[in-house]
Amino acid sequence: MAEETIFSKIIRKEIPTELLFQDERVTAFADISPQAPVHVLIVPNKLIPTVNDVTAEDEQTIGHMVNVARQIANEKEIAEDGYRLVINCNEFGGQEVFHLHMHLLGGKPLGPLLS
Ligand code: IU
Repeated sequence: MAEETIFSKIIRKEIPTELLFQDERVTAFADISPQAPVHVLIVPNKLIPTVNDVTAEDEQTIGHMVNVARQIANEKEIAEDGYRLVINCNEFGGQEVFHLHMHLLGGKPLGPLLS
C-alpha cells in the first residue's frame, strides 16, 4: 500500500486550501507556492503515487483530470493565451509529492519548457 501524502488530507478537506473543483474522481486546488499567476493542482482522489502506477482502470480519471484542467483554464480566463499542463514523475522528473498531480500553469508567458 502506498503511503498517504498531505494531498489525501486536502482531498478529505482536513486541511484548508483554495478548493477549485471536486467530484467523485478528481480534486483541484491552488498550489501553495505558485510558480505563475495561475497555478492549480489537479489530483485524482484515489491515491496513485506516480505516473508509473497508472493502470488501464485509471484511464477515465486521467482523461477527466485534463478535462477539469481545461474547465479551470476557461474559468481563470487563460485558455486563449495558453497555459501548460505538467505531470512530474519520480526524482529525475522533479516529483516531490507522491500523489499523482497535474500542474496547470498560466497567466503569463512561460517560455520554452527546457532552456
Ligand atoms: P511536484 O510535481 O511533486 O514537484 O509538485 C508538488 C507541488 O505541490 C509543488 O508545486 C508544491 O508547491 C505543491 N504543494 C501544495 O500545493 N501544497 C502542499 O501542502 C504541498 C505541496 I507539501
